[in-house]
Amino acid sequence: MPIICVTTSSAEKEHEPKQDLDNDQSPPLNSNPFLPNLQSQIPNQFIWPDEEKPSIDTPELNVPLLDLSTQVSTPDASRLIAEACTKHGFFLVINHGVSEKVFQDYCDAMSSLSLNIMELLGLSLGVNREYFRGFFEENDSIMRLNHYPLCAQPDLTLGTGPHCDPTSLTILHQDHVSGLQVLVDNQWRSILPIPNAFVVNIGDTFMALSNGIFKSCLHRAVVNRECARRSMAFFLCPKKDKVVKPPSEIVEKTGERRYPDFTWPMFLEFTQNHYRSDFSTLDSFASWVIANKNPI
Ligand SMILES: O=C(O)CCC(=O)C(=O)O
Repeated sequence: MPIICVTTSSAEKEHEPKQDLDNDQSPPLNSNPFLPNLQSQIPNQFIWPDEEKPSIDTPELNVPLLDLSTQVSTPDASRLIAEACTKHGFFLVINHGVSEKVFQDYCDAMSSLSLNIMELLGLSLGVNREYFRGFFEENDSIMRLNHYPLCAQPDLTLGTGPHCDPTSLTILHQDHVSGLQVLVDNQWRSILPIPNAFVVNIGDTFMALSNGIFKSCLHRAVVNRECARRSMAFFLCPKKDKVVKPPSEIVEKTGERRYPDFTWPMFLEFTQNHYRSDFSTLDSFASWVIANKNPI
């Protein structure tokens, strides 16, 4: 399983306002040695437009917590997953069997955990539990480490701008500092860190595999004045030759196909070269594939 590892600090991500480094007239770094390396004013190019600035009191989003040691194939687990994924695509898992510290072990453990979660998602969609496990058994996945430094003006900027993950499934480890927010019913809601729990969310490619039943939602990371924050994201992606299309059971249930057949490299190329990821990336991609006469 080849894994691309990308590390970013919050100043380097693709979801951010465009930077004009040549015209940067931002104040110098704070020179007080007793204070962390904190600028009193953030540089202009990090300030988001008013309509996208973070709000101060973001209510918590209640997401189901699944215990993988006891709940893997219970009807209760299927119901909780179906409810969460039909609404916003986010849930938490504990007792997930991932304890390795070494990076490659961690990636292998993540890949294996993601296949277990695929079984759950399959069952929640009324599909044979092996179906999605088989589809992702071999995968081309991506690992990203995020570092969000302290910020003197967290109300003006974002650590990671709003985006939907174009990948299939994301498993996020966040440290004890909160920052992750999800847009649900047009309101930003926080997912607070719970020790030993991973945050799992559906990406656009799995939304397409579920024929739109399971949702890939807009999310972002905010920063704060008190504590730097780190998170580690594992993005499960199909192997490059796999054709992304929903299984027939799902199509029979949902009526017609919502998205054309595609492969992960086609979608990746679209998000990297043609389109800034947002809430309608998958729909725009589908139109692009159709306009290009299904180049698969
Ligand atoms: O750090 C977080 O909480 C979110 C990270 C994220 O959305 C990403 O890496 O794409």
